[in-house]
Amino acid sequence: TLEQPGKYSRTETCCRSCGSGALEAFLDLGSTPLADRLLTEKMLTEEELTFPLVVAFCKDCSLVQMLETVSPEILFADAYPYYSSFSPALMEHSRKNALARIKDRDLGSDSLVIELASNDGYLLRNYVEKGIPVLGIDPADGPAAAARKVGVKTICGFFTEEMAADVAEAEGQADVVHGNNVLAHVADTNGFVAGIGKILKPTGVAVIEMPYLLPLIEHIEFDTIYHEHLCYFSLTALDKLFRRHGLYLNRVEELSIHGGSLRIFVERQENVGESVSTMLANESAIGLDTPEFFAEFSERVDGLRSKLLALISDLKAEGHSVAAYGAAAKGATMLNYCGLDTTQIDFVVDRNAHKQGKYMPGAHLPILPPEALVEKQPDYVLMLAWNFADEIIAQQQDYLAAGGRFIVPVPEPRIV
Ligand code: JHZ
Repeated sequence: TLEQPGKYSRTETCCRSCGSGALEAFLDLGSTPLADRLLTEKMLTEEELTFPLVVAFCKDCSLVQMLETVSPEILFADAYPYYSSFSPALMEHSRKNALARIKDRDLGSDSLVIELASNDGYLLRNYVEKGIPVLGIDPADGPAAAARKVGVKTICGFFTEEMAADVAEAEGQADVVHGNNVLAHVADTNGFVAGIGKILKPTGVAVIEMPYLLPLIEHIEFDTIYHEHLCYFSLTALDKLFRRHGLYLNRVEELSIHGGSLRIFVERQENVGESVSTMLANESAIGLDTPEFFAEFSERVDGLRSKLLALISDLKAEGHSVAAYGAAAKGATMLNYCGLDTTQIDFVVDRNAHKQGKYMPGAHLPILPPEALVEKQPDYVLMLAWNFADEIIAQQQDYLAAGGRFIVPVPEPRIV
């Protein structure tokens, strides 16, 4: 068998943040292939590597985390297919973020903005347009090359504490450090945060986004759990993590992106604002920092799966055809945990040209361009990229007008 967890991954026994051994597992989604490891036609006949998807709560610092750590080289460096610039909503979200920072911090041609996991330059290009010096750092060579093409200076490599020291020396410290949807992906959580401290000017700010644990649990967004996501953050857990490195969460915003995210503003001086103290108090009031909060989550995830499978099997029994939208990483978790494959779902469509022509891991659905929806007119389309449902539905008016319908699986399977 190709399943050699010892070789490509390790199982953690201590908390990724505080090092405590008080980890309590509360969700087991089984062993699945890697969510972004799309298959070529040739790979379809080869056995796929699978790794356990088990999530635990740390009773000491309350960080929710994946127990298995898959080697980052396998996860991110080789043919990583995620390109941020395929979502207009994300582009707009990022542009507004950059413009707000330029104003807040009065940035100009003598400032420096660094982004960790700068992907294809989707965010930094907004600073470049305004003549503000930038540096992107990203380990995936395809997206990094795309970033350079749009004028974003990019180092292709993993950001570590060591790299932070080199960057600070060679480029100077930054006025603004961005890190969107990256902290949860990093195996050395403490090293990464310490590195942020090193590249930040004493008066600088790190503006960091990550999916928020509370909507994940409340809206059963279990499909955002996959091996790339090692941590699922509450503000409480983040606060403890950053304080350990002399960094302070002074402000927080809640964002709707990716099913509900946090944007934290981290500085080297402590100046905790009301947004942070209010959210910390709320998390404590609802018990997000206790294991009891997660006790029934596994059952609720099971319940969602049963409802979705019943809905799809009823539709199939009535003779309807079903396709899917979004070759997203979260789509892989949804399909594989539910055991959905080409026997129920004919194909999946996605705008990302790097994904088209390939196949979803595990489920093996072929990935086609979105035009296939109108060409083939499946009766129902399972919305795997439900976080962009509004945007996608707005683009698919022709499919809908011809009688097509979407199934949105989260927080409860329903036909829209
Ligand atoms: P999307 C990604 O997860 C990757 P994924 C990553 N692991 C992460 O942390 C989270 O984001 C936050 C397509 N699409 O972005 C593009 C269309 O086809 O929700 C994507 O393949 N048409 C770094 O992969 C997919 O859907 C459209 O109009 O779960 C969406 O995937 C739009 C808007 C998207 O994330």
